[in-house]
Amino acid sequence: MASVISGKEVSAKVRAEVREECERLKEKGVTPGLAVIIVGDDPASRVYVNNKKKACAEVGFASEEYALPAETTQQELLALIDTLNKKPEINGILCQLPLPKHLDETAVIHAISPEKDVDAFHPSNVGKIMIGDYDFLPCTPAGVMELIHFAGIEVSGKNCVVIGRSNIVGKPMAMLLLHENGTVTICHSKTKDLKEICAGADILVAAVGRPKFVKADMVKEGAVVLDVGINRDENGKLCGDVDYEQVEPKASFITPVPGGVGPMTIAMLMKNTLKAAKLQNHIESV
Ligand code: L34
Repeated sequence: MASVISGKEVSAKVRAEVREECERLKEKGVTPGLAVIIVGDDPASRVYVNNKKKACAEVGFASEEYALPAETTQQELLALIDTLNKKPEINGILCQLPLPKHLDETAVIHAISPEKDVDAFHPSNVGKIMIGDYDFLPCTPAGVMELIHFAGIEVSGKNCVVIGRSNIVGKPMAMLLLHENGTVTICHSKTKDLKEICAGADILVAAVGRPKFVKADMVKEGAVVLDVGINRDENGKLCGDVDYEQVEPKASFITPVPGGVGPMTIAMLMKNTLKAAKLQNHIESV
């Protein structure tokens, strides 16, 4: 039977730490500010953005929401980002993805000033992560690492398998595991012998975006299983990329969905926004 690593619990701990630091920062006259842009009315994005706003209020940040209609043009969106780049009380800018099809996500990511890029999606921040000398880590992979640390799991020397190679999760996830001296394999849709590779993992991170994709025969006895997926199953119920019922008995540690990586993504966003506020105000410690 696996120990369940609660993202709910760990994220509350991270938010409490951010809240304390935020109080001290406010004593120095700085209130961290996050701008969240949401375009269109994707219901999942709406839930995530609401959770981000709630977290900002809880830790004491100022937050601004820019809810734009689905028909927003690229030019309008870039103009908003330009305004926010220049707005001193805004330290972090996040444009919730995915964007409606007619908008160019890459151009949007490039437009956000790297200093305010609390998602760490801008090429300059991605490059810094690759080198291992960075200001911000992307929220979801950083949240997974925080869960690994909290559970006291040593990464060094372990076989780590990441399923999924997105710029947002899979690739940076692999890099963070590598930074901690894991032996990292990235699997994707063209991978041969996926099952065997996964079954060799001491630490398995599922970021495929397919409901209950990881089955018991893909998991080694005693493996640590981290589930980044948020999907709906055939009954419309939230589920991860891991078939939890099947996999949980084999794993040593496992993260649930909901209440696993999702809340960590938001907690790490709070951490990044705090850091952005400190950097922009040249405050090293509080
Ligand atoms: N720009 N776009 C940008 N940055 C991000 O970091 C994200 N991501 C992903 C989607 N698009 C993004 C998020 O915010 C995924 N994501 C995210 C954030 C929060 C939660 C899930 C994904 C979350 O709160 N999950 C809850 C359950 C939510 C529910 O009830 O549906 C959980 O317990 O997992």
